Amino acid sequence: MKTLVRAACPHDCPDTCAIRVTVEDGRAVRVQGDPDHPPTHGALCTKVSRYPERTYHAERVLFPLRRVGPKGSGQFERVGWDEALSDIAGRLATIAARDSQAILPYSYAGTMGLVQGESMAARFFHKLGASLLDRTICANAGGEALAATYGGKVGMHLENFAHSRLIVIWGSNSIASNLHFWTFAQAAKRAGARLVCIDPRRTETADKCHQHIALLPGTDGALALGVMRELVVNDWLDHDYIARRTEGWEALRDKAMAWTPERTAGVCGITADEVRGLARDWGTTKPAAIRLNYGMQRVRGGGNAVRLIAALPCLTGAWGHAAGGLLLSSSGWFPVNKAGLQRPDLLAGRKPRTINMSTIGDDLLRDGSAAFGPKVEAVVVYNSNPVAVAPESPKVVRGFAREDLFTVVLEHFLTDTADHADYVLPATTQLEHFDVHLSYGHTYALVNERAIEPLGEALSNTEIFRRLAARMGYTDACFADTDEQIAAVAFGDHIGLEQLRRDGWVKLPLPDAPFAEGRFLTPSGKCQLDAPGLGVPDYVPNYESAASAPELAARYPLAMISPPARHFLNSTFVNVTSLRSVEGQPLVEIHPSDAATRGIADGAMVRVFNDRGEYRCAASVSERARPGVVNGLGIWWRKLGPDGTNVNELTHQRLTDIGRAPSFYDCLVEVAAA
Ligand SMILES: Nc1nc2c(c(=O)[nH]1)N[C@H]1C(S)=C(S)[C@@H](COP(=O)(O)OP(=O)(O)OC[C@H]3O[C@@H](n4cnc5c(=O)[nH]c(N)nc54)[C@H](O)[C@@H]3O)O[C@H]1N2
Ligand SMILES: Nc1nc2c(c(=O)[nH]1)N[C@H]1C(S)=C(S)[C@@H](COP(=O)(O)OP(=O)(O)OC[C@H]3O[C@@H](n4cnc5c(=O)[nH]c(N)nc54)[C@H](O)[C@@H]3O)O[C@H]1N2
Ligand SMILES: [Mo]
Repeated sequence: MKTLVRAACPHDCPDTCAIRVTVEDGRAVRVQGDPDHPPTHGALCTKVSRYPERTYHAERVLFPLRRVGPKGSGQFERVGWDEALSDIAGRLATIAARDSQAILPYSYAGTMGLVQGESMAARFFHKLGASLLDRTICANAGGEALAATYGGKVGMHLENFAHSRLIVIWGSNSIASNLHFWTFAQAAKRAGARLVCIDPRRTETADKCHQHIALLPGTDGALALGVMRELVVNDWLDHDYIARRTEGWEALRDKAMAWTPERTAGVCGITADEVRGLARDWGTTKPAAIRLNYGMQRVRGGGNAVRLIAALPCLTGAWGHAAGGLLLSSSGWFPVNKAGLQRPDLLAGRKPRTINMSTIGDDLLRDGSAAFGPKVEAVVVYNSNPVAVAPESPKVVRGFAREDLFTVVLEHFLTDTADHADYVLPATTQLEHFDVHLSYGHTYALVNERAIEPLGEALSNTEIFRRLAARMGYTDACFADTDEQIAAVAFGDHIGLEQLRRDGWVKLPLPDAPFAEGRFLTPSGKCQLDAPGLGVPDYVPNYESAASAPELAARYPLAMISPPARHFLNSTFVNVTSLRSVEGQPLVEIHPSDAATRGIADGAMVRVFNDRGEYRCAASVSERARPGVVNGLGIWWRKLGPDGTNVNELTHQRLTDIGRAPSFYDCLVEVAAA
């Protein structure tokens, strides 16, 4: 028997595609992009087209596993669910009896589903009184900066980019990480629009734009200030929009006037003409739009840079047109009932401490203290692979290797993190469970129907936490909610679950040009160029750069960024053989001039190192890297790298100016032949 099931891509990507799954005799044989869903328009990326290969992968974890070898060795024995859950509940209860804050949930967006993400899991940890997790690892600098400026994580409609005359793709490799945006950008390009890409790396996206501005990492704020000054000097400002729809421009203008094209160019490592040209394009083209993405905010000044760039469409009145403005995230448009999903009321007055997921390396190694609270004694990981993805992995690995740490990992595979677990619990994939989704790159809510029965003894995240709650003796009614009941809470009455299940997706009812008349989501309805509590944004130099840390730069003269490889999604899909073989091997791109001075040949094994660690990989001598910057494409599984490490061996745990986020791309290294 053959059926077609409506699904949604669960991955942490702005595109959130609508999928049709072909199921034959209970087996998912094919996934296709839904041709009727406008953002997806029938196309899936190479990665997700391989979803069945990932789901039926021979290495799927299909039974509960208990550790038998040393931590990190990945040696396990199969146990029954009953035994695993009783033991886990017992261990957690014992720790909680001393101090429940010694237990830490660790999760991110392995699935972006509102049900399989933070619903039953959050309820469980709230009831338990576990430490809270500050989920900062990806988008917090830009997200909080955008909210400070526009009042929320909101922006243009994806589809309207097709009608822009100028698109600035700023800190984003759209073809690799936001493919369905690229389709709309291409439509605009065919209709005569100009495309400009601002990125230290010459990406496949940069190749296809009319202009590529290869600035130094972390200098975007300076570039935005330089553009602002040109807008003022040439009077390319929309004075009426500024006066009626923004607040704080005078103070910001005073800051910007110090940024001549020459000074800007010096800081950014580009030419003064590039600064002038960008300002002219931005100031004189209508409608003009910016696709900002999270790549440019993974540096110390990432938050300030986003605030500065978010000001640009206000200064020129670009928001007046539906095809003008800016999109960083659209997630704030969705009416999500977070409290209903996560039930913080179950804390019942307790106020557990919060641990930042981006400093998990340091925090797992900390002893208990008055300031920190109790030592972390147990971690429950789901929807994340911190040993591979968190910054400064030498410390993260040491933390997860602690023999006195009790670790439970809910996973599909034996990832680097699962290898460190005391228990690995088999989780279902998107084909095996029910969910509903928002998107951070478009404005449609989607449903994901279950396509197949769970493989082996896999259970959904919700079901695992439901059962754990029962073992802990939690009798609150919310722990009996089915996935459908949770899904019905997710959007409340705003988007009915019935309609969502009938149609597969629902487009949010939003104005086409949301800020044409102001109506920002701020208290005043105006764009806050000067934001309460933050003041006027300014350029904040990197922690690690030649200008800000000359002594460090003398030893480690190359700036390293580590953006995603096209065929992986963070560390997901690295173990899918067909995709890994396209990526080949872990590599670092280095400019021919930097390679020549170091005697490095294309394809040679190199050591990439700094005071934090050393990572071996192959050198790709290529003009994809600009002089002075190397690109360590991520995020490989450590155990699949030549020396059992990955690029996060070198990154640090210092946080961004706004949003307490990691500064992965603010990192000095040296490269030498191995
Ligand atoms: N194929 C694929 N798609 C993905 C992901 C993936 O791993 N693989 N990850 C998903 C996730 S979790 C996210 S958050 C999004 C991220 O979405 P994007 O933010 O669009 O992600 P990237 O492709 O990493 O884009 C980052 C780009 O920024 C550039 N960059 C680095 N530093 C700077 C800087 O200082 N200034 C500027 N202007 N540019 C800089 C990098 O070279 C890179 O090309 O993508 C999602 N989509
Ligand atoms: N150096 C460097 N480091 C980075 C980045 C970078 O650009 N450079 N990017 C950062 C960014 S943007 C992000 S978002 C983070 C991402 O970090 P993570 O959120 O940890 O993302 P993944 O590495 O994809 O790991 C997700 C895991 O969740 C599992 N999973 C998927 N679905 C389910 C499910 O339904 N149930 C359970 N239990 N598990 C599931 C997958 O198998 C996978 O192992 O990494 C960050 N780390
Ligand atoms: Mo991310």
